[in-house]
Amino acid sequence: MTIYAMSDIHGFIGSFEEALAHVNLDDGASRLVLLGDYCDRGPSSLDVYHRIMGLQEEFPGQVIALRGNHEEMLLEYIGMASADLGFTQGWMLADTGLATAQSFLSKDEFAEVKHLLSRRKFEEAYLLTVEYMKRSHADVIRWIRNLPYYYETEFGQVFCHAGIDEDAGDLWRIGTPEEYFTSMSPYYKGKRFELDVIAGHISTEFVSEIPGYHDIWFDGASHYYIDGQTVATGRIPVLQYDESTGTYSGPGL
Ligand SMILES: [Mn+2]
Repeated sequence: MTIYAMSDIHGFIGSFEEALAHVNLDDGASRLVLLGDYCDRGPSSLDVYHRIMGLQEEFPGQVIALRGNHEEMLLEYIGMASADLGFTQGWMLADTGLATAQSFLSKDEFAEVKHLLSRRKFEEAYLLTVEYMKRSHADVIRWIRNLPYYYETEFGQVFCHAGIDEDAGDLWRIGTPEEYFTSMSPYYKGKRFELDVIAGHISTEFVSEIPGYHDIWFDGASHYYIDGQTVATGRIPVLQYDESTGTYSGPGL
């Protein structure tokens, strides 16, 4: 039995498909853990969400999807009933080039939004985008809203988007604030913890401090960082944990 993990797909459906070619769930027991940030930056956020939802139907119980800070942001801007100028500009900054909005909207709907933006009607553009997203993709939004913050295995591992509060010891499950799970910086890098912590969010180039490094990075203690920065490389590294040997493998390990 193998546990596969990948993170930070960020709307790149082609890179996701290439990574999935390394994943085999046919034994009915192996698992795929996805660590969040499925949207923003790349052009195909909606396709990525649909692909993951499809995998969960195809392999019931074997595909675990966690939430990242970009899911939190998406839910936040979808949940707003009204918005001021600062908020809508923040929304446009988070969704670079409005790639995610574009992936969720039809061609005509997006043209309408762009027209409003060109006339600097930011709030109207935002509200219309949210209305279209809710109208056509309520199933996806509901699915995102139910994504868990972490996934713990019987093998002494916790998977999450960014990290957990390790100072809380075995109380980390209740002691970790939600925004730590999705957004914390790699504060515990190099420190030992009772569990292996597998996270994305921070590129391995940044966390390893090795210029140009985009593989999986193990800190020599308890942490596996797996965000290979898809936006820069077009590649999503796949971490594999082999239950029979208790070992991890993947690019860079
Ligand atoms: Mn992130």
